[in-house]
Amino acid sequence: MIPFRFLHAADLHLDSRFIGLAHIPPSVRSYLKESTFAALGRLVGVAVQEKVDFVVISGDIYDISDASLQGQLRFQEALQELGRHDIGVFLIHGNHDPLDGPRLTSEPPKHVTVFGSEEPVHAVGYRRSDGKEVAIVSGISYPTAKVTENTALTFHRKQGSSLFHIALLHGNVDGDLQHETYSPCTRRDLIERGYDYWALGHIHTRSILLERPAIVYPGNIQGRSIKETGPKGCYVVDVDEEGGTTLHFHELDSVRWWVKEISIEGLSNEAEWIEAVERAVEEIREMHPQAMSVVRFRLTGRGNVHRLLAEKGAAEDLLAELQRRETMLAERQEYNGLVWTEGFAVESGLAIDREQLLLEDSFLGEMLRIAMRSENNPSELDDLINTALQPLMENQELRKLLSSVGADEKLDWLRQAAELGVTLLNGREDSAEEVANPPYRQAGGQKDEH
Ligand SMILES: [Mn+2]
Repeated sequence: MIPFRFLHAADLHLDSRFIGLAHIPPSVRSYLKESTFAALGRLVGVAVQEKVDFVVISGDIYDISDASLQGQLRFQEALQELGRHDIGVFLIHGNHDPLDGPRLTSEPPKHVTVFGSEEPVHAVGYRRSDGKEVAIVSGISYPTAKVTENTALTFHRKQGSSLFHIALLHGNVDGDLQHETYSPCTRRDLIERGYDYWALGHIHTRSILLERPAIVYPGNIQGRSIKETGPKGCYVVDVDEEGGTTLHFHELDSVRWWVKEISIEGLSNEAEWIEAVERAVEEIREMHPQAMSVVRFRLTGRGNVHRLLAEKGAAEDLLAELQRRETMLAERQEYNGLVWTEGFAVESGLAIDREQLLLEDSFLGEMLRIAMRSENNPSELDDLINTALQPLMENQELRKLLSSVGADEKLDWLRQAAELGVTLLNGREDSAEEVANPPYRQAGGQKDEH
């Protein structure tokens, strides 16, 4: 085979709206909103600098099928820039930007191949230095938002061609149940098609499922929520004479998402806790000085500081202060090294002797015993939660919302309720007033936004 180099990216989600983040000042929001475009700009930069022969993009170029005009124009601009450097582009559309989406209807420029939704065709990839044919590239787009057939099975090698074969597919390989099962297929299906490189999209977590044939999810180019943590970018792939591949990951994101754990164990007062959080913020700033970070802190462990978090709303107070400081940076346009704390997940508890409490003949002891039993018995957990939710179920809207709550979330509720009970009742069972006004709260962003 003839050695060559290409760039593989997917899930650009251009002009993503970052709806998961609440209470963001305009100065921070505008930077977030620009981040998917900034990542696209860096992608073009990498393609030019690394002298790739062509670029493949595996679907979800736009965030919504009714893509914004700005998203479309800026993508066209990026394509033109690649064209100026003679870099060809092969792309497909995915479940977020299917072919039937109401977008500008214009013929793609000559150096851009947009694959349709019919059986994959065989396009040719060229080496820029000498114009030699080096690869057969095939792909299949989503005609509408929902494709549930196994479209991988429609790929077949070009007869009689010994060139390196690349397949562009937007779909779910080996049923990752965290994602909706669009275009489901198995690793075996892909291997059997005889292609050399499966350029996948759809799953936003970067992963190399197999080395030969290469089956690769590059992940999205810019994280969009607290569920998409860590570096985001694309792969530059070198194909050697034997058809082997070497992949180099290039970071493209300008906003990095983090979830960081801070244990409250051993912290004896509020000042020590604040110091621990501030230190964690500065650590992130040092680790990622060239761009903005968004972080959620998980407060874990057992200690007396928990009482401040649960009863005084200390996390909410500190959150407001941390955000105020970073807003000042944003207003001065100092986005590099800005660390936006999006919220605290209070998962900590009081320093208690749980074993001792479980044996106690008291209201608290009984409560913990019920909680423990329900934790280990799904039907008991359901009963307990259904009884507790009874009053809410009378409201039609709430009933609809609550019916979609999963087992993990129910377990979470139970644990949080048990901790709340311990915080409120431990050592002061007479205090009926406090129980009547539970001060529990979770500061900041929702725990589970989509
Ligand atoms: Mn996607």
